[in-house]
Amino acid sequence: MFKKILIANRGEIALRVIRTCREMGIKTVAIYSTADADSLHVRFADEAVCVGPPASSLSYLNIPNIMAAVEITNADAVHPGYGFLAENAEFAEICGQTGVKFIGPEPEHIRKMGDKITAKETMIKAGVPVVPGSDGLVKNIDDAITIAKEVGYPIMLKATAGGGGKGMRLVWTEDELEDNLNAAQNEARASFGNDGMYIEKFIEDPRHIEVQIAGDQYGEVCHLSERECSIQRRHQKLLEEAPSPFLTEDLRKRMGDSAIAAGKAIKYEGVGTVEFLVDKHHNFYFMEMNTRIQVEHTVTEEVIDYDLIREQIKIAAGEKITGENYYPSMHAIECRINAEDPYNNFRPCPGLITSFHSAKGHGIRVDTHVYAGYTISPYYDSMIAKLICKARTREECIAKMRRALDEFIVEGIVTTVPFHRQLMDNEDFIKGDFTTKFIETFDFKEKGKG
Ligand code: MV4
Repeated sequence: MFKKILIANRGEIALRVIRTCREMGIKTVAIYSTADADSLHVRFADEAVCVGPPASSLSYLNIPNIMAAVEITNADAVHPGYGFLAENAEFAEICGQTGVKFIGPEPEHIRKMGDKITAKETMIKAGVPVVPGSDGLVKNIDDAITIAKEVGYPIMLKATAGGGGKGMRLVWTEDELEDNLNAAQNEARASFGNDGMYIEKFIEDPRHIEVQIAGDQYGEVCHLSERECSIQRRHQKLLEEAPSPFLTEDLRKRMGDSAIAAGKAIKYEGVGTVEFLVDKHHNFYFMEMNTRIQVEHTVTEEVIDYDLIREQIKIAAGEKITGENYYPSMHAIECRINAEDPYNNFRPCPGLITSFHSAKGHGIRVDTHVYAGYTISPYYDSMIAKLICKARTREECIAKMRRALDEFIVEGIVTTVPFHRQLMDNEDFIKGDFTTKFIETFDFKEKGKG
């Protein structure tokens, strides 16, 4: 087992990793920017190294400085958390070359799943259902016209280097195709330095449902059930839950089998997520694979009663998994509490938290790095806490979340708490009747109802 892990991240996920390391008897090293000197992850780690100024590009993304911190502290492994360097194949490679274990998959897995056409081709070979579309890259506009005609409008143009919605365009008719192809290519070139595009049939009003998997160094892969992630705004998830209220036992089994096939096809090592689009006819299609621990891993942890960070560390240290799949016996919901104004287009609201009282009591978990007196920096993402409720049924879980949101007090800054409270009274949400379009049509004017 590792003796000392450097956590190449900040905020709640850095704390989350430190906690598990403590329980496992592993020493921890925090890294921090000058803006984070007062952060809890710095205080709770055994050692801390400043890696640069506030801008992420100069600190949390500064590979030479982070590798220097690894060297001076003699850490034998690096946990990347999510975001920042978590899906950076070069960073994983440099760790490997330096003899420090990157807690995550091999660089080859990150690269393969990071290139969306390669990922899709890999899934086709593994027998995982994918959205009908072009066979690889679109060569030029004439090629695009031919393929789009075959696939049938509406179609989506997607960047092979993309993901999370960047470089993506919905096209309804042939006359709109050329302009959209040019615009998407320009956006992809500017964002990723790669303008390769592919075409897919547009799946109308889908749900976003993802399956958590784990694979060990010996080729064994299991799944740890699914998460419903359809409540999103501009590709930022706002709420996640497990299990998905939409899945039947049969569909759950088939999606689980597909996720395992996906993992086995690439001999995936570590914990990962296979994202699917699910249409109203219960057809499911591979969308993307995330090769990191995700923000919403907590809902899975709650429903299957399992520490996924511990699992990640054990797999990286070479331990075997049993290969048994997990099926939840509980329901869990996570509300992301962000320093944003939900009634003002989710405008970020950084600043000083003057008062902070988190919800408490039976079935409640709060993962956060903030406290009264903490200042939310404008440099990093605006998530300040994850409020997770667990109960035996979805109905009880929603009731518990209502109660928890009522007693969650944050003063000094504006947060998304009132939005979540309003959501808990929404009829369609309560029925489990929603798709990825839900937030677009959500009536924010009903404010103050709760
Ligand atoms: C799609 C789609 C419909 N049809 N692909 C959005 C992010 C990126 N990962 C893929 N996305 C989508 N791909 C086809 N062929 C609709 C979306 C999409 C979406 C997917 C999941 C969650 C929220 C979404 C919001 C808008 C569009």
